[in-house]
Amino acid sequence: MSQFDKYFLMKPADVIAYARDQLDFFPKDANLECAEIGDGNINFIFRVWDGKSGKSVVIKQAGPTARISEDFVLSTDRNRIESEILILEHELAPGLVPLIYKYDETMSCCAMEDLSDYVIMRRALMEQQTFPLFADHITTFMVNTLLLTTDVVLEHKKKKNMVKQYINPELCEISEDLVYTEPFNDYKGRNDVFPPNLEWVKQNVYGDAALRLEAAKLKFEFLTNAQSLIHGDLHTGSIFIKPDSTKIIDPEFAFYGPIGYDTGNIVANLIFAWANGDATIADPAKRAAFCGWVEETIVQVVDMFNEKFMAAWQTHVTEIFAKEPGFDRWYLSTVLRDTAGVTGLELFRRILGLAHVKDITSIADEAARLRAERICLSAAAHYIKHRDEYQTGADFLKTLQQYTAQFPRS
Ligand code: SR1
Ligand code: MG
Repeated sequence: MSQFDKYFLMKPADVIAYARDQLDFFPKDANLECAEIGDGNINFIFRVWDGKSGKSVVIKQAGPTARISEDFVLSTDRNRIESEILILEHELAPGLVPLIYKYDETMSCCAMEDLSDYVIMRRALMEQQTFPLFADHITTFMVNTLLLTTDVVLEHKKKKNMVKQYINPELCEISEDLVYTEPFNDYKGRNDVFPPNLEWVKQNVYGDAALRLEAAKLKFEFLTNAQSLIHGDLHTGSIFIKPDSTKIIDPEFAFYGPIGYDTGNIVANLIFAWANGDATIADPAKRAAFCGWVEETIVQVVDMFNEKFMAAWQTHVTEIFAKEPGFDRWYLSTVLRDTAGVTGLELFRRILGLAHVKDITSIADEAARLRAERICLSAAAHYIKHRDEYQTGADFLKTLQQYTAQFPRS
């Protein structure tokens, strides 16, 4: 009998005992210490280290509700999904995810590689650090994990089994509500709008019937388009980074959904980094350098994704009808359309909805924050309403630049 034969929510002392008893990782004479390191919305994350050997591990446990609010009752099966997906992503995109050492169904926890020598990308970007290899790394990750899990590549019965294996109703419901519905109508009263922006939002967002219609169409895409095994929450808080390496974490929202959900999240969260730099860097030369790098990265992400997607298509396609001349370009154009739609949705939901991003909330100057929010929200509406018009990185950047010019700096 072990105390870990029955599920309970662990505290740091329990995690030390767990690491000692349940992991074949630390030496017998290890001097273990533990700290809770996570500040995410959903789970409990601990780092355990041995001062003697220098070895360390991360243990992530799923609770019965989200850490951010007990309103969200969630199956702890999400920890299985996360562990299995990280193992699969390691096969598809080696070196771009942390290693999983163990998944424990009883305790709904997993042990994984400690990435303490990396930083969370959102925080690094808010300190104006730049990462010249990021576009290359993230596009390899997205093309490999997304295209290679579609019906274009996988035998269709195998793909359908994977749809079953990664069905994720509760986490999907969070996105259906928080991303696809509430930002446009606040029907659950959970939106969190920056008070000086409330009247503008009522008029320009809640009051825009054409926008709500397009968001409704996108919601039904998300509900029904089992295109690919997506990460499902691919924002800059789900990325550990250092200059020469990028690691994607936290795929607990993974399920079979539209490819554009992942690609659009990356573009939108780069736009948040840009908005933070644009609003907070006082020195014009430093601002131009950082924001210029983010702009270039947005363009590179879209263009490198396009190039790598077409190249991988040539190598990996198995479905006979996907080999019809022109089908590849048509398929990619639908992904880019969805990317633009989701870019807009993520911009809306992180400014108006329940779960904000620090890039925006940390802008201390009220006028600067208002301007940053309005640039993002106006561009967001354009990405959604004109989503058919986006094919290249330059197309995405043009919209951001167009709305930046509409809101002059005061
Ligand atoms: C209730 S969870 C709120 C948000 O945090 C996660 O990281 C997802 O982005 C989710 O939408
Ligand atoms: Mg997360």
